[in-house]
Order: sequence, then structure tokens, then C-alpha cells
Amino acid sequence: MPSSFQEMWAELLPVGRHAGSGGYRRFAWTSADTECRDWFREQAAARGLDVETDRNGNQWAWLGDPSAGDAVVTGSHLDSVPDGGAFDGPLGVVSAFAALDELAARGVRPSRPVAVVNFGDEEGARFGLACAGSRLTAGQLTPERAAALRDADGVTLTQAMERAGHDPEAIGPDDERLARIGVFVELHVEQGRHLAGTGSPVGVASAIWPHGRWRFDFRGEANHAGTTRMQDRHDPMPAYAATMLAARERAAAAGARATFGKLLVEPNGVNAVPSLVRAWLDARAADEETLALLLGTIEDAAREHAAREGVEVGLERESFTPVVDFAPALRDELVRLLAARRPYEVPVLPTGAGHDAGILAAKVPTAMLFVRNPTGVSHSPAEHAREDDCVAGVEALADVLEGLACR
Ligand code: HGY
Ligand code: MN
Ligand code: MN
Ligand code: MN
Repeated sequence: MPSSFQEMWAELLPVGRHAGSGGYRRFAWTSADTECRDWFREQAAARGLDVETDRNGNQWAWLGDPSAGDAVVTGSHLDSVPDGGAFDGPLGVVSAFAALDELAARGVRPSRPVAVVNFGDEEGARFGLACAGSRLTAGQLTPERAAALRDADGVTLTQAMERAGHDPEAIGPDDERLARIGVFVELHVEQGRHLAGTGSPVGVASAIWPHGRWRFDFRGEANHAGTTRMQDRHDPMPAYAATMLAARERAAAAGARATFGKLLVEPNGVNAVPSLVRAWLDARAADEETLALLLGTIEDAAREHAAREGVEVGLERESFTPVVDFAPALRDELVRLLAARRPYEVPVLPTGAGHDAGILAAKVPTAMLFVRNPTGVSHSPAEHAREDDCVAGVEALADVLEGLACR
């Protein structure tokens, strides 16, 4: 008998959870990731689904014969950001299995193949590139670039794959697989408060904001903290700090987002003026023009403050995802399928968070469902969704799958 939503949730909850912070450290191709993958296989086997791991390490659990094509695929990711929350990713995978159970309980026999997918390395927490598994499959990440992505210990993505038992020589675009997908629907906890203020536990995505990651290298001159006069320093830290404050101010003015959440300081000594401050910027905006303008002003600020401190500054764009406008016809079909069985209005909302659905959308008709997050908090151990809202999400996903897979 397959586990219920609550049982699946309870089984997955402890995996990769850090005792100290209560957050998750499910990084790609680590032992925690392997445990998540084992959990996925167990859930699939308990439902008699055929499980496969594709050339890029994504897991697929099939109901029906994938070679028939036009499949209805649902799912999300199981990896996390450092000390992330329990819901970001796993809610979409657990809900997908639970929705299949709901279809079985309703006696619904899909006329199209249906699959649950676990996309690998969505957060990019270890190797720095988000959605690596879906990007490889969609041809947005080349095997050569994947082999050059390194973690903090210098291990490359492909070396990590190999150490986890996955053949790194196999990675690459998978158009044949994507051609068999008729539609992909990802359920995800909302990472924001749009639904929190409404009577709707579930909403439908309209768009994903354009977003990207840029790396600033501020290079100065290492020196002694005690003997170097302030006016004699070429210290990259104040150049970074002034740039960060300018980014915060300009993003706020533009209604955009700018986050410096990761720094690397060399030599990283308390009593040494740094030689290097490497700062990663995550920037996002509702449209690409606003984002480009924001980036331009932040880059100007970096150059201005570097010159003032007598240090050099380098800038490299590490990743960029253009705006994703989900297909209105499919989006509206989801709203119709949901509204038909619900007393509440089904909101349609954009998100500033990236998702595998945003990558797939370039190749496959794609849509997203959001489940209400009472506080909106995400990428934090405090991330939460109420159980009744999660159950409402499973019901909604089951309605959508029934409507799409039983045409
Ligand atoms: O960064 C994001 O928006 C996503 O959680 N990977
Ligand atoms: Mn996330
Ligand atoms: Mn996510
Ligand atoms: Mn000394």
C-alpha cells in the first residue's frame, strides 16, 4: 500500500536536515542527494511505476509507456539551498506521487503516459548553476561547461556525478526525451505572499521573472591590519561594501531584487587587509529591461568605488534566465480545471523564483501550480506551508492531471 502524503512527508523530512540549523543541506551528488534518490525510487516502486535515471541524473517514474509520447509529466526537485526549507522542491515531488494515488482512488485511468520527475541539482547550491539537471536536458548547459563547474573543494560537477555512480560521459541534451512530453506541470510552494492574503490555497503561475547570477572580483593589495595606515590601503572590502549598498538602494528604487548572499575573501584573515573580495550577485526584476538597467547601475557603482579605493574590479555573468511567460492557453486551462471544482477564485501570479519549469518551458508546454505559504518565507528553515493547504495542492494537481491525462 503506497504511503499517504503525510507518510511520504514524514519519511523524507529527516533526510539531509542539519541538526544545528534545522535547515536542509541536500546538495547535488552528495550522500543526502543519494538518500533522496533512494526515497524517490522506493515511492515509485511502491506504486508499481517504472523508474529510470536519465543521462543527466534526473529521475523519472512512469505510469504507462513513455514511448507512446504526449506524456503528462509532473514533479520538481529534491535538492536544497544551504539550510533551505523543507518544502522548496520536495512539496512538488511528494504531491506528484500523492496526486497519482488520488487518481487511482478516483478510478481514473490516464489515456496518456504520466510521469513523476525529480530534476537533479535545481538549486545549484554546490556547483553554482541553478537547474543543472534540467538545463543539461534542455541543452542550456553544455557537457563542457558542466565539467568546468567546481564546488568549494574544487570537485567538478562531472567528477561528483562519477563518484555518485553516474556516468559523466552520458550527459548532454535529451531532445528525444523532451519530444515525448506533451505537458509538464510543476507544483511548488509559493516563495512569496501573494496567496497568503487570499482565500485561495492554490494559484497558477503566469510568469517567472528574468534573473541571473553575476560574479564581482574586487582585487586590492593584502597588507597588515595593524601597521597599514587607512589612507595607504588598497582594500577591496570597502569597494565591495559600497557596491552592495548601492545595489540594495537601486534595486529597491526599481522594485527589483539584488542580493549578495555569498562572499569569498582572500586571505580571509582577521588581521590582514584582503587581497580579494569575490562577491556573487543574484539579481532579478519583473522584466528584462529593468534588470539590464539595474545591472548597469550596479556595474557603474562597482567601477566607481573600485577606482576610489585604488583596487581593480572584474565582472562575469555566471548565469541568466530570460523571462518565462507561461503559455496563456495552458495556464487558462489549469485555472478552468481548478475553478470547476472549487468555490474559491484561483489566482494567477508571477514569481521571482526560478524553477525547472522555467527551463522546460523553452521546449515543452509547461505550467506551474503554487501552494500557499503563510509567511512567504523560503530558502530558510522557517519555510512552511499548512498541511491543509498541502492537501489542497494535491487535490488541485490531481484535478489538473485528470483533466490533462484523460482527454
Ligand atoms: O533561485 C531560485 O529562484 C530557485 O530557488 N532555484
Ligand atoms: Mn529554491
Ligand atoms: Mn524550488
Ligand atoms: Mn604578524
